[in-house]
Amino acid sequence: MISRNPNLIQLSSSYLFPEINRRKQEFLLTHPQASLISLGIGDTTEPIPESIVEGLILASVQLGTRKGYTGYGPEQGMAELRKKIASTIYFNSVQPEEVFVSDGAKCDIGRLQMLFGSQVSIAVQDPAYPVYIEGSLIQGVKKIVFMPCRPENQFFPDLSHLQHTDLIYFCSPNNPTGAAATKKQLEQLVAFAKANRSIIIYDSAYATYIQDPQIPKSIYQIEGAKEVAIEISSFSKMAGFTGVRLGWTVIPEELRYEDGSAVRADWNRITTTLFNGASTISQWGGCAILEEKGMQEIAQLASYYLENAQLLRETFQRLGYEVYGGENAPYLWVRFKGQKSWDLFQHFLENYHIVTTPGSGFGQEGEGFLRFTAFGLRQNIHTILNRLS
Ligand code: PL4
Repeated sequence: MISRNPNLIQLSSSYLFPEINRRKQEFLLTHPQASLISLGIGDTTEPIPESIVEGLILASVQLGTRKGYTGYGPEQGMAELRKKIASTIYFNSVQPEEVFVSDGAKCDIGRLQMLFGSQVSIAVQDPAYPVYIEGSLIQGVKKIVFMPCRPENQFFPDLSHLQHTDLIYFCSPNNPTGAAATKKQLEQLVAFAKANRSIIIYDSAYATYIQDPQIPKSIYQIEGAKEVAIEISSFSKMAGFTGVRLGWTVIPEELRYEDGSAVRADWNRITTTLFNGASTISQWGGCAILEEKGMQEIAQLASYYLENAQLLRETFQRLGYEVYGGENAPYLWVRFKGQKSWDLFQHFLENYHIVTTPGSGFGQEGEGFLRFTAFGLRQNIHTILNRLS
């Protein structure tokens, strides 16, 4: 008999989000009449805007014609889309060849770890999206350093006490805290990575939610970042593409290993070997997002969800809770001092019929917090406000 992959033994028996679903189903078994509203898993609820749907339809129709049919596309993504991402998202500060289109940020977070192997050490924000740590554990990574991000340090790690690691995972706007790092903070992070010869894996999946013009939407807005950072991003929360699946990763040509060779070349090798490209239909949808009309539509989407966040924020504040986030991110991070996150989760489920995400699911520093997503129908948000008040 084959023995179990020892790396998998490091994982807890269930991933956070299926566990939330399990508890929700368990509750519904005993309370079938309960009208549950979910502010748990961060999943979009508004329909995909019109011009973007048109892009998806057109791509599908083309596939049904002799002239328009295409089979496999380039593994790195369609040239049109790579070009549009480079110009519309990065204002040509990155080259199309440095952009690799993916089937979503989560998938690339997993695949990227193949670049560095199991011997690397990593630093992660605590709390953090669980995939950074669990994906690393699956890969066999042994050394993980936690960077506490609390209200007391404005959710930015104390770099002066941070030990050296090969990789630094950093997410801004942050899931789950909703904190968006300032330019000054990101300059410190880039300087730290340079001084320590570390690589930053920067997750900007929620960048479209940044409203404050002073806050960078990309790590490449920081001088010198191309020498030390990979950026992972996504169309999921930008355009309601959580089910369509489309994202991208930027690996700048300047990013080098210790021996001077290009990380980009290895990523190209891994991508062409293990990935067959994102669906062409979703890629044409991505092109439609990055048109002028599409960009206007997605800005409206972000405003809608941020108005939800504002309504929830005001209610929690009125009720006397400490609330963070929700201004440049679709998440609210609410502190319930002295209480356990999973107890709070049960409390909200049983008493208010609201599904949340327990802060401790994102790390030790999340204990005593609940995360509320701002994704949801406005009428459901109003129902929640009534239930809470
Ligand atoms: C539930 C910081 C959500 N089953 O859709 P993707 O793959 O392009 O993006 C995933 C992603 C990447 N980076 C960050 C994220 O927060 C997410 C999505 N996170 C959440 O509620 O925390 C959805 C989670 C999904 C999952 O596990 O990813």
